[in-house]
Amino acid sequence: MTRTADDVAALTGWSAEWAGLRVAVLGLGVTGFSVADTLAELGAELVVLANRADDETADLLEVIGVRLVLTNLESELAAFGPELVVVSPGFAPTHPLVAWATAAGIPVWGDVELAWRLRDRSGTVAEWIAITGTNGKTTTTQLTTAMLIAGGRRAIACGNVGIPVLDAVRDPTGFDVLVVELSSFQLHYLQSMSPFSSVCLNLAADHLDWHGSAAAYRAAKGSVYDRTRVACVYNLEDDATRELVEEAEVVDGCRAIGFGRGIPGPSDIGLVDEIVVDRAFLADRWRAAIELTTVDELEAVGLGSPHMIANVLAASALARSFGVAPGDIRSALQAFRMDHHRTETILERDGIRWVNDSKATNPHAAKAALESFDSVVWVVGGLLKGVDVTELVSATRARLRAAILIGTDRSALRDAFARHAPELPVFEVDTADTREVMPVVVRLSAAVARRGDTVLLAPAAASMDQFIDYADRGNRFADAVREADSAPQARGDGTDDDEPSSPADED
Ligand code: UMA
Repeated sequence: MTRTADDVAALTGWSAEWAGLRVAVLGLGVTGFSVADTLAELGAELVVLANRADDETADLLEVIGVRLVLTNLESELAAFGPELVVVSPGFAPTHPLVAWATAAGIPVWGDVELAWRLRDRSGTVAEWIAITGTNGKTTTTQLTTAMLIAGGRRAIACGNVGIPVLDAVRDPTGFDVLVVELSSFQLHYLQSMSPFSSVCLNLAADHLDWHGSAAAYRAAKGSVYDRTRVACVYNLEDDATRELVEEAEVVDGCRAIGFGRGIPGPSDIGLVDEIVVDRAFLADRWRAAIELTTVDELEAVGLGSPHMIANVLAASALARSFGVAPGDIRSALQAFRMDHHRTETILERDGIRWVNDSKATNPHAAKAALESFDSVVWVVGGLLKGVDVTELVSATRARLRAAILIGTDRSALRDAFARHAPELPVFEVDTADTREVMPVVVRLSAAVARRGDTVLLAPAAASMDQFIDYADRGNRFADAVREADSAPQARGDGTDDDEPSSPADED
């Protein structure tokens, strides 16, 4: 008996009738494997289709007895006749396999939709706190998780942070809260989540190639608020996020909570005289406020830059919505350590600071990083994903000492600098050898940087044209910086004599 789309839509709960359901899983990265592993345990009839798969994951799939198809995907999918397709986030809606399923009226879910439906796996059903935004998602997810744990809750960060939500749902210990970082891709394929609290941290253009338009990207981000039950948290400094809350279909009684670096109104979290205060989660919010921490304390743990303070405010709002005490928020912040590749200082030498912000994979993130420093040698470029960089170049021009362009296609950047910063020294790294990119970057930067400058890797672009991912890009930059430091002749000494003889030198 073939199940209809309505039958599939009704499948909710670990004990629902998953056995025998014919499911095609698209992709075999961490997501695809977690989906296949879960559905195999539930007795579904499975096939995994992917253009590529690493050997180790393919072996694991064989161990759990699931068929993997790597060629003739379209005909194999049609021949299999799926009743449900579960898609990994890397597959755009226009991908031929996804388009085929959609046209055939077959339900297409993401892994997070499946995880939401299976959230009763471990007996205690965890609440979900959902976090999205163009930038700051991972840090905010980690901050929120740390605050919840400090408050005695069993919490885990999962989703786009790297741990598939299904892995968290199936963890045998169980959790009180899942703090779920959601990319716009995951949100696009998510239909029924009803989170406890949610936030869209900010909204700027990104992933236009995947979504097809800025409107589609915005709609995906905004859907994080749909069906929220307790608190929709939005950014008082980014009107688009407030508009998304206003447009969302939330559960009756859900509150809108603003966060921002200005003085907070009732129902907001913000700053008063450099003190972080909560005017949202207290009975007498019309007249009183609760101190959570201070800007000085945040600076002491590397969370003092404007965009980090914003992340702290958002995380505090989410944790407070869940009842975490102010003292627990403060102690979580004091113990917090930032991840690698996020405005991470690699070295300070001769008055020059070398900073790795490889995580800045779009212009909005790069802008936040650039605004943290006064005089910058900016290492920029990679896969621009259809996003325009001209505005970023003109907005940050005054802070720039020089720009070093990386990536296989540098034409858009070259044009942007020629138009908006014609007098700025711009160097291009034009080597096809990935291992050579960062050593050349460091050589050029060392020659042009002066005392007081920051050499900042904040590419405003994805990395996959030259590197495995942003972490690989950041690690190679950090290694090249350290290597040059241990070979003193390769280091600029901050005088005016070591200008590269010509910007074309390394072309
Ligand atoms: N594949 C194909 N054809 C395609 C695309 C993918 O065959 O056209 C297959 C391949 O088998 C490939 C696999 O799909 O190995 C990869 O799937 P995927 O790209 O969906 O990635 P996963 O390994 O499943 O990881 C995903 C997220 N990746 C993306 O959204 C691109 C991870 O976010 C996330 O941590 C993980 O799920 C767990 O939820 C990474 C990311 O770059 C960090 N996210 C983007 C970002 O933050 O900007 C959105």
